[in-house]
Amino acid sequence: MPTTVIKGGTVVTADLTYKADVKIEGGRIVEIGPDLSGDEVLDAAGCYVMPGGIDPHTHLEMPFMGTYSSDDFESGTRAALSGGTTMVVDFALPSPGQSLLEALTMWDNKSTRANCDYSFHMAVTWWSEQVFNEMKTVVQDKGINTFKHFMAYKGALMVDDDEMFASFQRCAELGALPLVHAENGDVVASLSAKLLADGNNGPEAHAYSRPAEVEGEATNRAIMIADMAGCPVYIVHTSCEQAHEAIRRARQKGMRVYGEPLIQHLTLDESEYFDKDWDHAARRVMSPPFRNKQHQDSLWAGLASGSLQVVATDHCAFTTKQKRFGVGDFTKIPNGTGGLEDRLPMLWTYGVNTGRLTMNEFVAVTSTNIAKILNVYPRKGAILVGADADIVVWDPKRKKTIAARTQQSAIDYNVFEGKEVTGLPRFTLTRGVVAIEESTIRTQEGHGQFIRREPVTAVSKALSTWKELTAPRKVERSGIPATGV
Ligand code: DUC
Ligand code: ZN
Ligand code: ZN
Ligand code: ZN
Repeated sequence: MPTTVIKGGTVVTADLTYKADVKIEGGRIVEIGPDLSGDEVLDAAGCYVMPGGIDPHTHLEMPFMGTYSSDDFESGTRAALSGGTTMVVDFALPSPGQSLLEALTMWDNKSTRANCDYSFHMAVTWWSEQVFNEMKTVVQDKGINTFKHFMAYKGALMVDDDEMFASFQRCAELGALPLVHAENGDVVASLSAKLLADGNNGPEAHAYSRPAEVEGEATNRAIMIADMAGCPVYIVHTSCEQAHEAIRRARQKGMRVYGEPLIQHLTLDESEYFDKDWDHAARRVMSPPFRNKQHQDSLWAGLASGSLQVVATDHCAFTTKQKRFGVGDFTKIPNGTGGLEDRLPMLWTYGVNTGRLTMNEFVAVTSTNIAKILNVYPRKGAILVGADADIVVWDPKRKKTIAARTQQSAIDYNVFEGKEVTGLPRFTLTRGVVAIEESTIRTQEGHGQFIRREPVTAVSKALSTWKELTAPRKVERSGIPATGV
């Protein structure tokens, strides 16, 4: 089989930095060491050789708020590779009442166009005996070990606490990890109605309808419910100190609780919604909304200290035309922003180049940590012999100004428009195949494969004393007062 050697670079992993060549054969890393030779040589002089990024939070071609998100598995994974991300995990989303397996077939069909490897999380948007039964098939036959729960989007995707508790207990039995969109949907609905009634219908009202408290409350509630169910829990798009605090506290107690800030929340703030034109603000409407600088500092500190583990995007791209569905009513603006292509360059520029993160921490939060959490490590997220050759050869000196005009994403704007980034891929390889060489795109539609993720058993147990009550002790008593007396 032909071999490829990445030559003259510095390997950077989550825990090591060292000079070495990396040899690839049959899509896998076969040798790491000095002076290697191969049929094809990729010049990595002056570059860092890192595990490709894994984005565990994307919504490609997702039916949502009366439309479909505009990047599909082709444009979305092309954008990913262009920015050094080599695997995405998308959400299969059954509509309430729909079979999980039927939704999965829909996602299987869409994903055949992927340019890089991918996996799915399964969303639990309703509860029934059918869902309970199908969860087992999803884990054991379909190779999916994560279930997403929405505590917001009342009347649409939201599940109530009893449903979430039942699903978390099922996750515990199956060795699956529950994921949570943590916002108090009842409070959001109430605040939204009041804002609209008072005539606040612009995109800035979206931010007022989802204050940090609704996220902090829901995060804390999800963690407590996970503790009672005896399972770990992963909080998606952690955007504020209140949510981070709940995660920190739980981890300090010994619970396996994970938090995932987005690159958007780390680098863009709430000023994007104010004193800007309608389109500018609406293009940045997502849930949770952008926050202030204090919240941003909290998220950066969490990444540095390890209380937050993963940087994702929640890539859910809508065109300006789609955003305009919400003119006159902010609750109809499709929620979502893009970021797949920009996550790594933005995090490098605002994290590594500023000294907030080390290069090794950068690899941890963009790739290795999530590979471990999702149980695909070391096949993904590693530069090790035997690992898939999903690699980014990172040129720390390459610069660009982010612009919609040059992006791979299918939409007509970019929320990071005008930001200057220093640090970009020289090459991105997906299972050994060069998909990106600087600004030349050589992606292959359909090259991406579904990556199975096996269950993780006994990863957590309840810490709360409440757990003892799940097997209630029968109490024999005398002297019970007669009723109605
Ligand atoms: N938030 C968004 O902004 N878009 C997709 C779903 C979500 O939770
Ligand atoms: Zn309810
Ligand atoms: Zn969400
Ligand atoms: Zn999402």
